[in-house]
Amino acid sequence: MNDAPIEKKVIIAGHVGSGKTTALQSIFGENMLSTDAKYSDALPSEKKKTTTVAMDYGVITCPKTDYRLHIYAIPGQERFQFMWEILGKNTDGLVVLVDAKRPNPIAVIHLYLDKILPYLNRAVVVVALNKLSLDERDILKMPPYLRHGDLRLRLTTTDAQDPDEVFALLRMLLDEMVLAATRAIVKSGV
Ligand SMILES: Nc1nc2c(ncn2[C@@H]2O[C@H](COP(=O)(O)OP(=O)(O)OP(=O)(O)O)[C@@H](O)[C@H]2O)c(=O)[nH]1
Ligand SMILES: [Mg+2]
Repeated sequence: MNDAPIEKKVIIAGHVGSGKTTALQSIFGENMLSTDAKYSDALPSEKKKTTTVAMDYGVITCPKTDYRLHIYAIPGQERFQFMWEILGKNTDGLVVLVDAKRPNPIAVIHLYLDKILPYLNRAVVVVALNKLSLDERDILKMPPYLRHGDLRLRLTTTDAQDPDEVFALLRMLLDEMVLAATRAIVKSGV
């Protein structure tokens, strides 16, 4: 293993309340930068009283690898779209968190991807359905990949409230990033 880690930029995206800030809180606790503010509009739910207005940020070194991930969660609210543009630049990996309890979550995913992908044109993507119980996840017959236009995106489930699940999700993203890099090397014939 090299001494200097390989730095990668990761964005966590998704609608308001999909669990982006929750995911970062699960793995970083107090050791994260957060810009949550009280809602100025009607609350989306009794439980959720705050919303991200700029970004959440934390950094993690992946054990037994050369990688260090700089993780940014962007705001779900479209009025803060300018932050998507600022933070989306030079992103290596994208996790899209989806509230699986929304009606027709697969349609929700496609609509959201159409909105967000133009800001992250070369990122490797993992889409993760959040907020399902273990029983619901057991019976869910989900393919490992999702077709979105010409793209084939890794699809999985997660629990943003469980640090181990969030670590596993990031590990899946990292594996997909390594796979994509390997594919690019093989294609270029180097
Ligand atoms: N039941 C359940 N609730 C969850 C889960 N993950 C997050 N939540 C709840 O859903 C809400 C998500 O809130 P946030 O994490 O602030 O959502 P966000 O995606 O950061 O939203 P914005 O910053 O407003 O875009 C909170 O009330 C969490 O407690 C989950 O896996 N299961
Ligand atoms: Mg948030």
